[in-house]
Amino acid sequence: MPRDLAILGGEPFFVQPLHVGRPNVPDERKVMERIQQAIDRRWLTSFGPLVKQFEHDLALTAGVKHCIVTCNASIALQVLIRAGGLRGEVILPSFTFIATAHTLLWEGITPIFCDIDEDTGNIDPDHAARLITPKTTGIMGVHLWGHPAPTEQLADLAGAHGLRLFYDSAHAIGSSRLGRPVGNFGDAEVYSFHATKFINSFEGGAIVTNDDELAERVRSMHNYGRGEGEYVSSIGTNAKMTEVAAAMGITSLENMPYLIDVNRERFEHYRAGLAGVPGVELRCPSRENTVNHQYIVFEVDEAEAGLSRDELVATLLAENVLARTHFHPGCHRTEPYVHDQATYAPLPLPHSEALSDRVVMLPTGTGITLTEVGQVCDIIRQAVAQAPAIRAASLA
Ligand code: T4K
Repeated sequence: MPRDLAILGGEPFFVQPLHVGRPNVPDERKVMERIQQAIDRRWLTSFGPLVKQFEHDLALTAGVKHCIVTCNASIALQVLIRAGGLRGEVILPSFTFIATAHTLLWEGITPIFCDIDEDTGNIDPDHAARLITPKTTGIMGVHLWGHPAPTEQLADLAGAHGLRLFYDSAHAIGSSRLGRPVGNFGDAEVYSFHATKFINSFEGGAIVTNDDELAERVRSMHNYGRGEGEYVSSIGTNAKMTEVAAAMGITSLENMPYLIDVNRERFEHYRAGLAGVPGVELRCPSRENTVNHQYIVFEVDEAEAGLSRDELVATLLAENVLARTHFHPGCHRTEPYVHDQATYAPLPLPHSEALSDRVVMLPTGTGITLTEVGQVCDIIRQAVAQAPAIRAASLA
């Protein structure tokens, strides 16, 4: 006899909530040791040895010449946008976290929202080509959910029009495309190490690039326009990372191969557990890409499942599975863009809107056991089997 689903009056299956984004904490002893060393040497921020080591380790991981770490990825994007000379209009996918758009607008640039390829969730280069105007200065690609964007077509497009090509790679450290690691594409890329990212430094970000001049400008601007010295050469801000954050970041990065294995194992478990559930399809990497699997995303086909994405999410929430719908509804349907002629007028974006209405993100990483993954899949299976009752309950 199956238990009653919580949405139909039963008790929630999980007593403690299962979060999307529960932090992976690496070897705590090592983190604390490194923090203690920073305290002992009284060097807490501003180009300390841990920050330098984290930059070195990240550059090595990405296979690039330069890495500048920052206090978060949003400020890293802002510094890069300014240092890279972007202005006017910049093309980006709408189907991304709001920070990709906000950082452009914050820097006085009009974000021009582009549609996506629904199969990959990533920017559609053909649509991007149609959005180029005399005001366009760059493209901000996004490796959505850690799945690398079509970097070859975007490089061709940017090259043909003399545009800057940057990537918001907040989700994608450890992923690669055609054997080339993310961090290595375009003119520069930006990682995020927010606590919810599978490699974290509490808060943090990094700009990685092979461009010597750009790296120098970024390094200068992220420390009040002074680089590591006293001489002020440009406008700047304070985007520096602390030694405490770097201690966590270094230790987290050392753990990356293990964490990718953990993520992959959970992905495979979800794949097996959701196989054959009508109207439910787990999103998988495309052939060109190797991914870090830090996000588990599935799609709901309402006609086949008999219940909508939102009804299924409500069912999961009632069971204490705190599923998310990243990135619904898409930046272009979000304030302030939705009410701005400059960013909304040439829309809608049918593929972005369709996909954003279908996706659900599930917990993964070290915050969930394989047994729990199986139990989450059972809840989804049961929900689809009892779709008419759930629909009736949500209409009541
Ligand atoms: N570009 C893209 C494509 C991005 O996805 C992001 C950020 C950025 C740029 C900007 O990067 P940062 O400036 O943040 O470095 C989160 C994160 O704040 C954000 O980093 C992330 N993307 C975005 C997708 O999600 P929230 O508001 O959902 O996160 P938050 O902090 O409420 O946490 C979500 C859940 O995780 C909580 O309900 C519980 C759990 N959690 C969270 C934290 C912080 C924990 O269990 N422990 C924790 O310490 O935005």
